Amino acid sequence: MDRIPLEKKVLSENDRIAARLRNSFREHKILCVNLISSPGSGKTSLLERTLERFPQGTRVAVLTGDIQTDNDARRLARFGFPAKQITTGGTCHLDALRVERALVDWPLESLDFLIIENVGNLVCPSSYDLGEAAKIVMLSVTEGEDKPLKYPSIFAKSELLILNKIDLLPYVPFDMEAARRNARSIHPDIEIVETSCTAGTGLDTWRRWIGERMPHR
Ligand SMILES: Nc1nc2c(ncn2[C@@H]2O[C@H](COP(=O)(O)OP(=O)(O)OP(=O)(O)O)[C@@H](O)[C@H]2O)c(=O)[nH]1
Ligand SMILES: [Mg+2]
Repeated sequence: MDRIPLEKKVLSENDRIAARLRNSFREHKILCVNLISSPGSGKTSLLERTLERFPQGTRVAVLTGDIQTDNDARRLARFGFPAKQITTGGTCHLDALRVERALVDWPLESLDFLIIENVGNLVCPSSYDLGEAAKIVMLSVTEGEDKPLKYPSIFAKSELLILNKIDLLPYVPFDMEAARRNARSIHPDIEIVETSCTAGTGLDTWRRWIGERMPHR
């Protein structure tokens, strides 16, 4: 009984900070996206493949959340763009305050595009607005086509579904049509891109999706 009001309070405080972040992104004409998936679906791999194609001088930065280690930030920093790890020390999602604090020493005037890789988790991150323009959910073919039905909130709130690891389709019993149908039964308008970060498949479509949303100066 006591847990419900406390959770509401935490979420409404988060919404207040997220609104402040959203205003700030809007003011600085920054596209911010929040990438969410289960652990190991391929979020960092997708970002590696994304950053490697951006010309130096692209005004992009990455925040990446994990419970422990700065492995992902180190992987992403190799491409020469600002990349910072947010280590939550046990919390299974990022929240707006953590994002706001991580941005304190980054001049927003110097950015067009901010990518947030959330903590690997298909449940908790869906409740926390980070001020992003869009949530993006990733599902890899090793996870099962029923996931949109079992974890509907994140599929309902995401604009784009990335179906990753399609290079493994010959080896795993994953029904792509059922996955698409399940996702659209939760969110009829969700856009869907099929990718393989190892083979490079579908990455042009993903890059086009970003390109269409990036502010043009
Ligand atoms: N076969 C295959 N493997 C992939 C693909 N994308 C990522 N992987 C592998 O999947 C594993 C996990 O990838 P990551 O990019 O670290 O996944 P993540 O979602 O960032 O993981 P967390 O940050 O721990 O939640 C790595 O071994 C990747 O090489 C893909 O398209 N195909
Ligand atoms: Mg990662």
